[in-house]
Amino acid sequence: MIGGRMKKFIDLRSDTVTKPTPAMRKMMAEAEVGDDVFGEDPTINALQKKVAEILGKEKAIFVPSGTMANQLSIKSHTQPGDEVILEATSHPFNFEGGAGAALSGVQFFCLKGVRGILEASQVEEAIRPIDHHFPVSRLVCLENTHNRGGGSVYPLKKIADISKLAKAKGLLVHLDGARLWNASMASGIKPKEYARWADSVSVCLSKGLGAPVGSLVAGSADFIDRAHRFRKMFGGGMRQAGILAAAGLYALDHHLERLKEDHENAKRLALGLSEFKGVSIDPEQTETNIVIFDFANREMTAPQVAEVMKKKGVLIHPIGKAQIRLVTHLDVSSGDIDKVLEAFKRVLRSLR
Ligand code: TLP
Repeated sequence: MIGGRMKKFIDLRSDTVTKPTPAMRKMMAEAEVGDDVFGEDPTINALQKKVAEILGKEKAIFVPSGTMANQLSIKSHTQPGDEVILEATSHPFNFEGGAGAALSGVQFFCLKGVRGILEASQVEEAIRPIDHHFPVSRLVCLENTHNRGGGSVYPLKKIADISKLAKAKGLLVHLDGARLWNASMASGIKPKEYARWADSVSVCLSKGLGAPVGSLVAGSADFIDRAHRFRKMFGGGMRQAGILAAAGLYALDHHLERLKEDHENAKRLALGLSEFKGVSIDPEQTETNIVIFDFANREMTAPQVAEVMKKKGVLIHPIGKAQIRLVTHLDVSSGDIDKVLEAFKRVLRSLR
């Protein structure tokens, strides 16, 4: 049961699908609000202060989505024509509608990582010499955890090495921490330890934490001031949005620790799947709440597998012809994992 309603599907398409719990809704309903465009929403102000503290930054700003958080960061750090170095499967390059080019006029220099993780030496090679022929290498974007890397946790040393290199070469670093909470819970490293190596950090409340809406960007006071102007420009200035910030405050107080359950469930899914013939997955690599696997593809494509699984009450996300992504979250129980594995067993067994 979720929020007093029977669950129709076990929904593993994303951790964005969670519904606010009754306790979260109560806190939202009772939130004190004001006009945030005037900076007068006390609940948003409290959330911004809390997240800035958690991330060890001077200030943070509340925005509607992770995409806006990343794009405000890119916009605030760059000039049109600049180049942004990032990983080829990263979110800003692939899944933000071309916003970097459209809104900031930047171009991307993509590097191939291992499960989304880059080495400082790769970044070093990508930085352009100072020459009028070349774009100006301005920003490096990293993603922790890495979504298409299968929820991989960026080793802190690699972030630190890339950051030191960027600083030495005059580049800035943005960390897409949509799932930084998961990274921190899995590694035991505090969010601010990761954040200290980045000039800006975005975090999401509506993924693993289970809030219905909301992300924040944190950084220096100057950076946040610029981001504030661009938030208005991008149409992200909200008014009595304290009702949304309240959900975030609730989530930070009550849903952080439980991410461990999501990680355990994902691990069990990965282990179970690894036993099925034709499935290619290394359960060791499932570090957080995202499971990505390939399967021998003779008779059904991943979208077709998704259709059959749907009939069995399980929603999954096909991300390639023979590749599937599963994400565990607040609304998926340990018992659900058994049901999902049973359904997969039947579907995948029928493949040759
Ligand atoms: N990712 C979503 C959708 O894009 C598909 C998902 O289901 O995983 N950074 C990272 C690493 C993300 O995974 C996402 C969302 C975002 C940024 C953007 O967040 P939103 O969807 O709030 O704009």
